[in-house]
Amino acid sequence: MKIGITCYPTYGGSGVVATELGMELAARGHEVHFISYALPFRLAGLDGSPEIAHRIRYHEVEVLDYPLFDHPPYALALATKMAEVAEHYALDLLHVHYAIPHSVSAYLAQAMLAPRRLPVVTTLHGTDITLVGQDRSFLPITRFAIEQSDGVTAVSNYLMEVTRREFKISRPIEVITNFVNCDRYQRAADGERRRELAPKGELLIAHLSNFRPVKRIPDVIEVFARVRRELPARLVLMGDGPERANAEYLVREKGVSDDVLFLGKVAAVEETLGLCDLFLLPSDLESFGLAALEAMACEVPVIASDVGGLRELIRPGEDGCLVPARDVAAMTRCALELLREPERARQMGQRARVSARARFCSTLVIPRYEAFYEKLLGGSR
Ligand code: GMT
Repeated sequence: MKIGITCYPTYGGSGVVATELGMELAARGHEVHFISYALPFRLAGLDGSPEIAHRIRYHEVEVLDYPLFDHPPYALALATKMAEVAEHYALDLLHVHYAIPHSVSAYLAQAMLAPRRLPVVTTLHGTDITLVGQDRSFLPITRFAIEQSDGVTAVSNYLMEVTRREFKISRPIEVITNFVNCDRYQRAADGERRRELAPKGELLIAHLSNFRPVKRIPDVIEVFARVRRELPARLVLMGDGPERANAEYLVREKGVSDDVLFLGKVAAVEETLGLCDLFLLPSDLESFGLAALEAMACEVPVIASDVGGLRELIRPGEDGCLVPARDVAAMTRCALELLREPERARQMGQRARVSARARFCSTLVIPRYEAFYEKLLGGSR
């Protein structure tokens, strides 16, 4: 198939899922065209895989910057580029990740190309529904674009149900969960890199996100500071975003800055995740929690908030802890219990990988996307 993919190229779960999906599809022989305003950051790592890279193309959307525009019309430029690429490369379908504004642009591109048929798939990721979509100014158009898409998927049952309830949508929404490449995401052998991160043999606690307020970075730091009083440990922070400056201030204020590593926007997160002892995800909301899945695949037990789709991913007591959001005391208790019992934590991590492998490996999930596409195309190719 020839598949167009649009996503946010920035550091965030939906962009990661879209990029990994594109790379997996290309590895399975499909031709993939990314259409966005910048190169999705995980595509940068493709240099080392020329056999996949030659089936992937990137088309940049340029937005005219004219003094009249306070807000350059990206959605329109994107629609034009989508139609252009679809026509020129004879795309079979367009798959957009994150509803706003991508599904609206796709709808316009589809209308521009008529009577040629260009099926559109929209994948809902989370904040496009739970936060952004509920702004009254966005809700009607998001709802419209979801209704108009030829196929709609959501990354968890939780998100599917919220979308139906809050947006009063009755059309089918297929749940196709986030996935992880179980070959790439594995436990890493302790060695030079672990010694760099933990030179005195400290325990390693990790967090990975786009540092937005919903991720509760201050709770990550507070839990770490409390653990640090009891045990030699270091905190590895991967990612960047609006809460970064505040996080740097907080670690100084709490006197733990020597033991907190801000790694910034890491592309190959598995190389670091696979060395860590514990992963923290204390978000106020997660529709799925891709970062938690990536940690689980690396045999890292996860402590997360008992919210949204995280309940579909983590089995408390088996492969991690689920605690009420913002309950820093409960998170610290769980962290200390696990870090003081390394054998128990190790077994939990191993069970986490078994669960990730059984339910969320790309080898299981990508064929579901392919089947979804095939069903939509329904012999029209
Ligand atoms: O987590 C973020 O803030 C980024 C956001 C995105 O769309 O880029 O992530 C959402 O999509 C991810 C991939 O499907 C999910 O794993 C995250 O749980 C979801 N984030 C939230 O619901 C807050």
